[in-house]
Amino acid sequence: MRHLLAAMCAAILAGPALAFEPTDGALGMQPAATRIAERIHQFHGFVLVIITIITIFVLALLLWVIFRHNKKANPQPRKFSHNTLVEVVWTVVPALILVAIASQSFPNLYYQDVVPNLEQITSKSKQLQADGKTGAYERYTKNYFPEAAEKGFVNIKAQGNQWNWTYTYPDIVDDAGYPLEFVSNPLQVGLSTDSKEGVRNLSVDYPMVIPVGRYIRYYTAAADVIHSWTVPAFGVKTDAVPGRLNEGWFLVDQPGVYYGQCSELCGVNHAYMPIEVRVVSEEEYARWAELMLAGDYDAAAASVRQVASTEQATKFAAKQ
Ligand SMILES: [Cu+2]
Repeated sequence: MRHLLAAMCAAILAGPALAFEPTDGALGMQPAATRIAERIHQFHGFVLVIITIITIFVLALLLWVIFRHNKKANPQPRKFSHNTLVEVVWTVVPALILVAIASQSFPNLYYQDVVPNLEQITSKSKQLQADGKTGAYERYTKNYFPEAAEKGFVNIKAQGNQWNWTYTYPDIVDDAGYPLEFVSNPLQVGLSTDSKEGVRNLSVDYPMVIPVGRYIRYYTAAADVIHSWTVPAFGVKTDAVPGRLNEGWFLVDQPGVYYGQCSELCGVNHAYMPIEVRVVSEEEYARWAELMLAGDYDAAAASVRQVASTEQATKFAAKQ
């Protein structure tokens, strides 16, 4: 028991571990690595307050009924029914609570769901700067990234297979015009013969690699059954459905290694099709792409094995 307490104290005192993977003894969600995840966390905090107040209020009402209106305390109950004021209040107040939640939730949903129009971001941010609206510009650049918008999208398709992921980079093409495409296999599949390398059940042989601070537009599809491409630190989860192309976007602010797992029950090895994303500098990304195109997958993977500190607080996580 004492050891358990000590371990719990250590975990709490250590503060939020900045690993973008599940960690022992951690509480709460993985640190946000994108503005999408950060907004989800803020919304989570907001709803948690409302839920807590409602729960305490309902508990208090229950206790009041139990102790003040039981047969012993209140032997002669009054026989009235209906109370206009109370009925109006218990209709209007919950409606207002729902409106308050929607006012936070709908903008978040829209922000994540709609792939941003980069030209609009560039022109709007320039307009704000030209008009000298510094405050509005700062507010705008919290959610939209003009510098990244000028560089355009990096496009990646993630195809779910039973049981691994195929990544396609339509922007990276060889001399014959074929895009870079490779399969990302798990290192472990739940067998005693598994490799002991990497993070258990999360590491892959050839990770997805993206440049830092760039708008990523990703597409998901599936070869066989429904899978779901998910990275908790990005706040991203998109179903990969056979015969459909879904899309989404995100922008990661700091280099690092981020892990996720297929999040749609897809068969016997569902637990063994992890997602590993390595976010690297533009130069490292270009080098990796060159090696991948040359067919030297192992050298390419080795070139991104060292990713600039994941120990550092990201811009997003640091704000929490
Ligand atoms: Cu799957």
